[in-house]
Amino acid sequence: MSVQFGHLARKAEEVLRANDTGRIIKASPTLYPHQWSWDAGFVAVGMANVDPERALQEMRSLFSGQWKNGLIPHIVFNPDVDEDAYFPGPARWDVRRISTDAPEEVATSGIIQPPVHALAIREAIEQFPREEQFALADVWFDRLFRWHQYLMTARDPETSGLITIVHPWESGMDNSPRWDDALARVVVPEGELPPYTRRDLQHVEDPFQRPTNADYDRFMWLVEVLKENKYDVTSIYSQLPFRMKDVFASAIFVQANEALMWLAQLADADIDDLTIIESWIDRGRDGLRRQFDDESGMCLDRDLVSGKSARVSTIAGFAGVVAGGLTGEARTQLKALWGSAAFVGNGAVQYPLPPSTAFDDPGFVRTRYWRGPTWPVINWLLWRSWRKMGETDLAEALRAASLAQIESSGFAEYMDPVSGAALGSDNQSWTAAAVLDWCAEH
Ligand code: 2M8
Repeated sequence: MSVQFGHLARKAEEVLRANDTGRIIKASPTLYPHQWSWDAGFVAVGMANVDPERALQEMRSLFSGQWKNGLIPHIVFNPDVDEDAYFPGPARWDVRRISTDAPEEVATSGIIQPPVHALAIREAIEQFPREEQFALADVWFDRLFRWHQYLMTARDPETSGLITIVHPWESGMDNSPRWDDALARVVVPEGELPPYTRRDLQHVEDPFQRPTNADYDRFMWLVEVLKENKYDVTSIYSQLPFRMKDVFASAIFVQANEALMWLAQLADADIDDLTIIESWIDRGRDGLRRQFDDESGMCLDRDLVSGKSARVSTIAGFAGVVAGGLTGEARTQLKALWGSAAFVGNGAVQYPLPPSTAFDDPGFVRTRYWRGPTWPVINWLLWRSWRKMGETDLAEALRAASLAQIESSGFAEYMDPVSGAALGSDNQSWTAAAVLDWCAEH
């Protein structure tokens, strides 16, 4: 597998520049014409390598949508496209009318996505001369601290160290079988869901690559429940029909808190704040350790409504790798699982890359969104995490296979884990961003 690094990096930058509206870098050209929260974080990581100021601008536009309670919304809407460009758009979320916490100037959604932002902001600030880093850290520390504090209060009243999500979209892995049992319990009352038209199906070749209509109804019903309750998760926490401790988002949060700690030191933050961040890191790792399941050798999400762990084998099972600080035993188990036929050791595939749902899980579907396809951006996160743990050979193999696949399939949103064929949207920004970062490492 010999990759043309220079050429690929140039193409990746072209994709990102073409998706740049001047205000935001759209998540993709047509399917996702707005700014998504964790996409923007990954985009900033990629851009930090070629244009750190543009990377920080991406974070500034996202944080212009920060709510008064600290929440960073999963979408900041692009004012240059109309309501019909994407569903659900700003009018359906209607946050500014419904919630006093929503920002006044910017239209946003009312839910969250995994908190990758501190990690991105650190990557960008590191590219600036040392004397400029202090002032930048100072600006970013407060906004990020408020966001993290929201997560550790409103989204973890149990002080478990793990983030509660109240909608599958909050995980970013929207249609994963991780949520199947919990979502199946969500009942959409007859005649109560306001009508809507899906827009996503106009942008993919095969509707099978996207969620089913029945799932979409449930997604939209959960939005109605939140609206009904003024998007105030705290006051209705125990009655929400979908409540899951998301191990993958929680693991990302551990890495993000490490980045926040770096910023805090640079910003000369209060000693009390440093102690708080330290406690979030420890609490997060402890929580993930408790969710490590010896039988399957992976981390499992916890359903707070049923009180049970979700026994589904997916890429999120590697949460412990992302969080770091693994015990020797768990590390051995996770490495074995990674190399097994359920993930990258499957001899029948074109590229040794992990499927989003394990090949041997009953929920595996080869070409359906988050149910089987391999996602370059997730592979980037796992590459970074394995490498951080010192597993350099494994990380390097992952990077090489992913770049080779992208070189042949283009900057697709996700790929068939068996053939490597492109699926979902073309020219997806976060795929290009992952490539930029990987090529910069070369
Ligand atoms: C997908 O999610 C949106 C809803 O938020 C959708 O399907 O319409 C997910 O893959 C999500 O993780 C991602 O952030 C978003 C934009 O790329 O698309």
